[in-house]
Amino acid sequence: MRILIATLTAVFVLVGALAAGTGAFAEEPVWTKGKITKVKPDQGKVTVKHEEITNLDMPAMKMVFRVEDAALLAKLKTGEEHEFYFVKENGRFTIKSIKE
Ligand SMILES: [Cu+2]
Repeated sequence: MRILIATLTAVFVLVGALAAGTGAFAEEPVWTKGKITKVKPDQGKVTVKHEEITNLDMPAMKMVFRVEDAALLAKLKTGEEHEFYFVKENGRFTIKSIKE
């Protein structure tokens, strides 16, 4: 019985992590094309006109994202187009990485 409960718990944890989208498990980035229209380095904010973000269930639009990684922020320039990995982290829409 104890093994069954442990197995069920593991299954629920796995399903929960998958449902949350950004779980405890390492995952493959979902790349979304976008164009940077504004960079505010002092605020750690970047405005991106992005295509549909399937991993966030979000249609195409222009919006502000946070960039927590200073090294990544330094790479982002107005007018550039990239493929971005957008996530929702601590309730904030964030640029996690760009395709190099
Ligand atoms: Cu958006």
